Amino acid sequence: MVKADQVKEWWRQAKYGMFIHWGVYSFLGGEWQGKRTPFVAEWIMARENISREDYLDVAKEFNPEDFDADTIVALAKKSGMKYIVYTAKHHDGFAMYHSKCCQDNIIDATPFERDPLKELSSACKKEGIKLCLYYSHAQDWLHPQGYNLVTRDNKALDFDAYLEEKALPQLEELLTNYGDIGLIWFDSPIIISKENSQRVYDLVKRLQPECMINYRIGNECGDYYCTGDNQLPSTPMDVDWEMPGTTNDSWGYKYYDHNWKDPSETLRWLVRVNSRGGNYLLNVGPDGNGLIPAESANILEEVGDWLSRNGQGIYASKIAPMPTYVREGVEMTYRPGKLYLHIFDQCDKEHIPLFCIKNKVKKIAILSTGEALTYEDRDTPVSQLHEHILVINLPKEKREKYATVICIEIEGDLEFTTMDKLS
Ligand code: H79
Repeated sequence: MVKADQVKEWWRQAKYGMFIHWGVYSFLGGEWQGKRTPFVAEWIMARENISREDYLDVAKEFNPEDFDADTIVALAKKSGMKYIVYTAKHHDGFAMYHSKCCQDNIIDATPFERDPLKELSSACKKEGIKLCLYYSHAQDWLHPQGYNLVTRDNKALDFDAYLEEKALPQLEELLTNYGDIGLIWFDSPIIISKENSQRVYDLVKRLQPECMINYRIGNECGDYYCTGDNQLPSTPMDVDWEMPGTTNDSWGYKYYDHNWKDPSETLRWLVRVNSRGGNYLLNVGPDGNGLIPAESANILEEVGDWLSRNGQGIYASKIAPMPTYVREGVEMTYRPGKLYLHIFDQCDKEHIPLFCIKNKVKKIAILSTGEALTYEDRDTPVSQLHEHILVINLPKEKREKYATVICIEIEGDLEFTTMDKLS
């Protein structure tokens, strides 16, 4: 069981965060010795069996001078994202901050002379964005005793040695030198024991009791749940959960991956995650110079523009606790006194029916403009199945780009016909 009492209100309200995958692998861009790797780009060291020496040689060329924390944090803010999760160390084992306990880090092993995490930390503080960290606590391909899902016999390793020499001391650095950390996003626990998951958990809480811990710490030791990468649950889940997602098909930068989700699809992922009760952690993969690809920046900005008008239906929203039928392309979110219908292009109807709701309706309007919509409120039974139907009129010309949000203001606490009455 996760520890829901550890989950913070800021995170429950945030609903949308920025994931940043960035490392030495970004410099390779998904290609090693002229060969394009078939796996996601951040797995290139394991997949292409790059030796420690060769990988550290690549690091010697990694000099991301265009990295600008202010620009990245400004993009997150403008895009309506409330927290940033930065890869302090991915499975490759290379620290993307100045680690004093292991030389394999961006200050000591590259020509770059700045600590990007220091810069991100102050930029986040300035802009009011929560800084959070990704830390791969079980896999480590540069440390001889870290797990490697592709090339090592994990059972034969002295995992405790890795934990004590590297992971625990690095976590201590991360939680001591960079101010308040909103959460630590562990990943890929593989065969880590419950005892070791707990050791990691306890260290984090001892150093920063307010710091949350995600599910992938392993052995049910975390504070909140996580779905698989890009995996949407089929039904709402009334627990704290998050879905990490990509803007194309890789987390780390791949120069030849142009399979971008467009803004409409990205927004649909966000709303579907939110309407099922989750937070969407959407990834960007800066390149070897430290720049976020323009394509993904554009996607984020378009979604952010929509959110600036429609955020009320997203932030702090909850699962609509009402059984109803919706058409393809319609999602629902809820906050006390208000139901939000998110109408995407997949639904091209001009009359949107809403079944089951029993409350008196105060007003139905388009959220972004406040413009009232007409509706029929049929409170006499029209069939044995439906005691009460609202039919909302949404003329084509009133539709908004990407998705139109209809806000239904109701009187009193939400009341609805139960499912058993429907069947
Ligand atoms: O950081 C991103 C991924 O690198 C990481 N999680 C997100 C957030 C991740 N770690 N493990 N996994 C995802 C699952 C691994 C699946 C595997 Fe494979 C199947 C490893 C080897 C085969 C996927 C496909 C990764 C490489 C090929």
